[in-house]
Amino acid sequence: MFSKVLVANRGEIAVRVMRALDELGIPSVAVYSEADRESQHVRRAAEAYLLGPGPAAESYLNVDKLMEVIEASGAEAVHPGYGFLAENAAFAQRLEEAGITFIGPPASAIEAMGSKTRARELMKNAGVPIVPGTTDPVPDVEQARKIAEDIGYPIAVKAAGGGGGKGFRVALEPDKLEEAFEGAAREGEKFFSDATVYLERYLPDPRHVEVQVLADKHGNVVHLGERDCSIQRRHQKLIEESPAPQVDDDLRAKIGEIAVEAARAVKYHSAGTIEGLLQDGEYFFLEMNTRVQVEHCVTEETTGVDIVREQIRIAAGEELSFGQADIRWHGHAIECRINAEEAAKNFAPAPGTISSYFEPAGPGVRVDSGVLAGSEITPLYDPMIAKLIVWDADRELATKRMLRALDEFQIEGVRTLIPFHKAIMASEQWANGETCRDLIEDRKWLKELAQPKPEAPAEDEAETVERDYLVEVSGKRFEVKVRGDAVAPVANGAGPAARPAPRRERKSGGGGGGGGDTLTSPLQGNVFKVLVEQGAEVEEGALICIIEAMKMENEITAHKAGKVEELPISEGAAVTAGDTLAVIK
Ligand code: MV4
Repeated sequence: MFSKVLVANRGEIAVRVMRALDELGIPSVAVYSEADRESQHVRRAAEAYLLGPGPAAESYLNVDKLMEVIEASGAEAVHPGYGFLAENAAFAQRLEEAGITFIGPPASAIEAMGSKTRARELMKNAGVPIVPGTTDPVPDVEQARKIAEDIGYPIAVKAAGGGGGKGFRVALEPDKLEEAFEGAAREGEKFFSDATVYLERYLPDPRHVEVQVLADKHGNVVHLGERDCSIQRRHQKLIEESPAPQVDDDLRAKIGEIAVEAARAVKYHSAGTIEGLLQDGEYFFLEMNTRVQVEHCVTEETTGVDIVREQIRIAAGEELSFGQADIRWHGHAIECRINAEEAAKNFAPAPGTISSYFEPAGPGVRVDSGVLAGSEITPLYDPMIAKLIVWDADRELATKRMLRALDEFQIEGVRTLIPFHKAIMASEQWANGETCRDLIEDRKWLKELAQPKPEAPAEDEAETVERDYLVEVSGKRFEVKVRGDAVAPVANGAGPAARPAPRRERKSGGGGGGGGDTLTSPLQGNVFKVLVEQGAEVEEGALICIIEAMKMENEITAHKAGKVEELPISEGAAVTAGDTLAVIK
């Protein structure tokens, strides 16, 4: 087993991996950006190294710096979590060349599955059912027209470098094909530097069903059953559950075998997920995620298998300690992603400082999070601050338990998706096992979920004579205790004793406006689209512009009804948090 493992990630998944390492008796090494000095993942690691400034490109994605830190720390292996470098074949390759173990699949499998056309070709040849369509890239619209006639409309046009819905367009009829083709190609070029697209038959009302697999380096492959992740908004999953409402034991065995075949076809090892669409009892391969996923927890709850621990054991060369016949499924698990977002305002990011924080507990409740009271939610990273997972004997009981746990979950200072999840869990659609797509798109329904403006954190009160300080020596983090006379309070003490940061004026989040008539940007990014003109009359909640940040499109909506008097933005322009986007009077 490894003597030391570096976790190349942040937030809840870094904490999750460190928990597994702790149980295995392996010291963990954290890495962090300047924005994450006070973060939970840094505090709980045995040692921690600074990577660089807040933006991910200068810290969590900085491979040269990471390689330096890996060497300095003496770590023998790296766990990448999800996101950042988790599906970067070049990084996996570089680790291998440096003699460091990547806790994940072989670089060749990441690469094979990274190209969606290549993945489709491989899967087809392995006898895995794929959504009907092309396995070769489609060079131009003319070719696309011919192929589309054969497949039949509606047609899905997808970017080959894509995945998770990026570069995904639908053409309902031949007239719309050109627009869909160019849109998918443009997005593919923008996000993956690859304008290659392919075509699929568009399935009208599928379920997103994915299968968890585990494969070791000795040729053993098992599946841990499926998860239903159909509740998504703009291809971002919001709620996941296992088992899937539409999957019975026979279908589970069938799609499980499909997933095992898919993993074998790319000589996979580690944990992985086969994503697919389920339509009228028929299962089609979509893509493979070659990482541990956000929603792996619901599978852990129903099978009792610690997926992250297995990943680490597999990477160390150990054999799976169980076979397919040993896997038993119990009860029902549901996961709600607790994002710092405001559902009532088009799911706009809602950054800020958590002023008070209380997690639910009790039977069947699990919270995976990376925050505490005092944590700052920065617009630099993923808005997911915690995952709430519940388990109970069946779906109905698990739903009641989720509602109870959501009620217990108290987060103040930032707006979150808790009210949204409560409303979904209480809905008839959820009870019926529907995808709730209409609810998520329903502006009126969402508007009912508006939350009051968060209160600013309380002022610092009593002075202390003992204080924890954080020092960095040559980029390595140490915590020191300083005793002495009380001095003027520091902005942020290190260590678990740190109190919330003193009151600070916060830029309002989520396109919520800067107060009065001014609509300010809640985040830093580039103006992708402007959807109104100066002088236009707008309703409250109307789409004003789309700001692209960290490859995500953020819809900014009017904070009030009125006339757009000023509109000092243009497409392509850079904006920072607090910039005026529009003045509405
Ligand atoms: C599809 C589809 C229909 N037909 N592909 C791709 C990424 C993932 N986020 C969902 N994706 C879809 N791919 C074809 N050929 C519909 C979706 C889809 C979806 C599927 C199931 C449940 C919810 C969904 C929400 C959006 C898109």
